Amino acid sequence: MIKSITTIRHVSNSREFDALTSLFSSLGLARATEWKTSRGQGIPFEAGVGKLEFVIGKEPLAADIWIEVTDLDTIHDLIKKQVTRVGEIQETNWNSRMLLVEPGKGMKIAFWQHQQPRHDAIEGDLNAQGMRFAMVVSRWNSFITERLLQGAMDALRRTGCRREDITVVRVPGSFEIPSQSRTLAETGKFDAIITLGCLIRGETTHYEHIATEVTRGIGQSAQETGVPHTYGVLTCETLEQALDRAGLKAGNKGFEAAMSAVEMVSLKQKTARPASKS
Ligand code: DLZ
Repeated sequence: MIKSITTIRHVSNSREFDALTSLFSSLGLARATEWKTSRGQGIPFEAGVGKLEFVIGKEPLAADIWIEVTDLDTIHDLIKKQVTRVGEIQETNWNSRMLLVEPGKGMKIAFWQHQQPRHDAIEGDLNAQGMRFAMVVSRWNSFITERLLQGAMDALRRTGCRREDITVVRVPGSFEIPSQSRTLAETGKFDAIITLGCLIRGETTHYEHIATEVTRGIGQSAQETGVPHTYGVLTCETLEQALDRAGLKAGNKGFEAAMSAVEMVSLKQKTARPASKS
């Protein structure tokens, strides 16, 4: 019967609102459908697991929003760049470490991590320090793809990637993305390839063919070169839909593709077979 639980917080001004929403985007939380009326605006963020907890007794509660994370040290590094009121990581008396952040007036958020995480899954971290990325961007529909590029650049910079470790390559249209991605992947100079393009059915007679080829080609390049490729190619019915997915209403798919690239590089580092000593 119950579908979801939402915690809503009023933010006192638009500067704080923008700072908060960009902070939570940069931490990799998925943006859900936002709303805007003459009376206000709301941007929801979704996490994989939601909990509603009631507490009794004298245990003091340091914050009213609690976010469990897998890598508290990386979260600390990312948040320090964006928020001034950030404490140090503290030990709790419940076998965890916690970071208290005050990103807005009267708003206390606790990020926390179990000291002994359950070893039920290996996951990539969102720390791009030292990683090198190539972004292959289609010039066709550049009005959209430049926004995807901005989103992707934003994600890489926020996760700690240096500008000099990011190479941007432009191709005529989405059809050319796979072959160029493969050329770059084969150089061995990049940890991941981020592909950015935009196919709009309305103006493309052979839309289905191009979309299928592009998707297959990117996947094939990833599998055959072993270099992670992430998919930031929009396949849309209309220009309006493309605009929504390039930052207007439905997040920025370029940002998401870049975050996925960081995560996949980190995951590969954790799971790949170590290079053999010869
Ligand atoms: C030709 C074409 C058309 C009609 N539509 C698009 C599109 O919506 N998005 C896109 O990225 N590219 C399009 N292209 C260009 C092809 O991807 C390709 O660049 C050209 O056919 C040259 O090979």
